Amino acid sequence: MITVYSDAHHAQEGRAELNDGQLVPCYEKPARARIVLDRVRSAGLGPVIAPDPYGVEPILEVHDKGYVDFLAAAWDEWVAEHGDRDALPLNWLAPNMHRRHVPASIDGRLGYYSFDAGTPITAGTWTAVRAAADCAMTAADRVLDGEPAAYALVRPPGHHAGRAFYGGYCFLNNAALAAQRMRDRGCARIAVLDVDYHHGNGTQEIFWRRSDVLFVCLHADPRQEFPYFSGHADEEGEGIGQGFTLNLPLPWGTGWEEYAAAFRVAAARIAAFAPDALVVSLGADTFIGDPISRFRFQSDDFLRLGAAVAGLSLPTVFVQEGGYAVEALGVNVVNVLAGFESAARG
Ligand code: 6XA
Ligand code: ZN
Repeated sequence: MITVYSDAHHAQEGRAELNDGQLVPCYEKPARARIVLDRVRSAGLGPVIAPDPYGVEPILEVHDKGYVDFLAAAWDEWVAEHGDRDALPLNWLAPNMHRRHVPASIDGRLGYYSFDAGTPITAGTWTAVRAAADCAMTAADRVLDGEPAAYALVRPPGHHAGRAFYGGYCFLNNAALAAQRMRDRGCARIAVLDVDYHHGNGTQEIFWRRSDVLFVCLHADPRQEFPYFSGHADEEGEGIGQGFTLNLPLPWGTGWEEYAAAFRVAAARIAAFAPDALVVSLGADTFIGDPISRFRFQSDDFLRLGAAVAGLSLPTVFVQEGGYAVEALGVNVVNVLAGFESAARG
């Protein structure tokens, strides 16, 4: 399987995030991608290629222009105001506060466009997120050009990023960009399957009112887990998108057996949709050793997950999302990809 990768992810290196009442070193850090890349190479998964440059146009099909302009300029505006330290928001709108005016101040706009205090904007954020978007779209193109599958090894991740919001370490929605790219190249229907531990609230929001992109998500129950306000079983899409979002929330402590039962429900929905291709939001934070998550996957279970995805028999674009047990991350992620390949070969 081809891996699409750019070193530009190093540009995103936040210093601190707010977690459990403390400022702690960012879990989402460059070592994550480095260890996965090492494992891709040592396992002989296949060629590692650089992304093609797509420019900002395709990003604007998925994200709001005002939001994209904000992301591009946020660091310089922040530094002019506060100096060279991570940009973090301080306050947000409550539901009945007005959204009519986009704040002029950078601090106001950080709050306006974000939903958490764990996602620092740094000097290199815009560089890194553009490269990640390019990797995701390149992987999509390679699959449409005939590769059975491709893997976008990216960070920062994307599935929490909505049309006009960032949070959960995510700024641009790489999986949504891959899905939209395949629509633009003529695929009628795309399924996005999100197997990260956390609910992909950004992907859900982007495709909420659409019937051409099915969003299916297995994740920790938002009654217990971040992002808390999205991912309940009764969220099914709206308008013509009604029925094209499927959430399968699972309790803390979920291991492979229980997960596999939910996966069968997800697979049946995807098969009924009969998509032209599949995008997998691939998080490995379902691992038992993950420092911020509470599922119980063992490393071998990721092989089983890969085989289960191969059972869908679809051209598949894997896009990296979360996973913070850095030492095990390479093995766990590549297990999914290798499990997929060996099952696909039969
Ligand atoms: C809140 C937890 C952020 C979760 C990021 C993630 N500090 N999403 O892995 O998939
Ligand atoms: Zn996650």
